[in-house]
Amino acid sequence: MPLSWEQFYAENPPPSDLDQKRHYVQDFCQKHLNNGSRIVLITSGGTTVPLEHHTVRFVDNFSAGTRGSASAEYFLEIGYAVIFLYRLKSIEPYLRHVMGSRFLDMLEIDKSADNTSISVKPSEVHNILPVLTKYNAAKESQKFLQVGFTTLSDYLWLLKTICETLPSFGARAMIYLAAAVSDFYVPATQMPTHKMQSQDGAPTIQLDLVPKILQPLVSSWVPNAYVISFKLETDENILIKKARGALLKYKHKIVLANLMDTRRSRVVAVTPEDETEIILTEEQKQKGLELEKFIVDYLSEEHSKFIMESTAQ
Ligand code: PAZ
Repeated sequence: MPLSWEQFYAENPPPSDLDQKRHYVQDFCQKHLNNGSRIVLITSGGTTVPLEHHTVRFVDNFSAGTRGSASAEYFLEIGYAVIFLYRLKSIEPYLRHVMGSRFLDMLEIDKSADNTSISVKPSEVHNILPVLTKYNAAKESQKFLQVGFTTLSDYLWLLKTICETLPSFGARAMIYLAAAVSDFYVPATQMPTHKMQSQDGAPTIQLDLVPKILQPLVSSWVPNAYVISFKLETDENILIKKARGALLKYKHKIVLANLMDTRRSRVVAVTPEDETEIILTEEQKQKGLELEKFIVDYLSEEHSKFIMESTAQ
């Protein structure tokens, strides 16, 4: 039997900086509450499940945070205030375009200034300029807040804390759950304190089920928000059935169903009424377009309808 969500929070302590992060989020929300702005909480990247309290080893998953970080840029572009709850060291908005050693390849040292000056290579300006322009616009608008997590338990604490600051936005709040959250974990009470020793033999690791957090999120924490979850599968035959099952159980608005292998080019938006395929063609990809742009366009339109319906009631 999995723990109830209340028991999970009672047994797994919050991150030590939870209060500080709560204050950042409250200040951010306060700023955007009265200016009529829509707000989206985006979750991004994978959670880790520690195997020891002083963690040397942990269970992780594949998610790089591409979906979440690209989506954040597109939501900012159309005026949403964005809270980006992301796995530390996963892909971040804007930075994702200049990551890794490629960044150093974009720079050159100005030898005529006696090696005291660095600039962007003229041949790279057209790559960096649009990114920097959008990044500066997001910064100036003060509409972008990043909140980092690493472990499953930190993620769940932060998710709850952020959701609890959003109800005053009513229907203007969207929750966009793109993170790949572990379904299994080692309860804090069953974890060794220190690094497991090989001299003690092969460990037997018992993973428990993580309670389904979508249930309190939809029904109690943000009951008036526009909640979208993702469903990832590797077997096409069960994808839509599982997405429908989630909608039926949690009664949120949309499940975006995707398969691991085709997740960059296809998602199916499953609602109680129908299914809409959102596709990125090879041609669009060659032009530098991304699937997330189409996902965000689709969702913002649906969100507009939802806000209108909610205010008409
Ligand atoms: O982070 P990424 O871009 O590599 O992958 C995105 C994704 C597959 C994690 C996301 O689209 C998704 O399906 N998230 C929910 C996963 C799940 O718990 O079913």
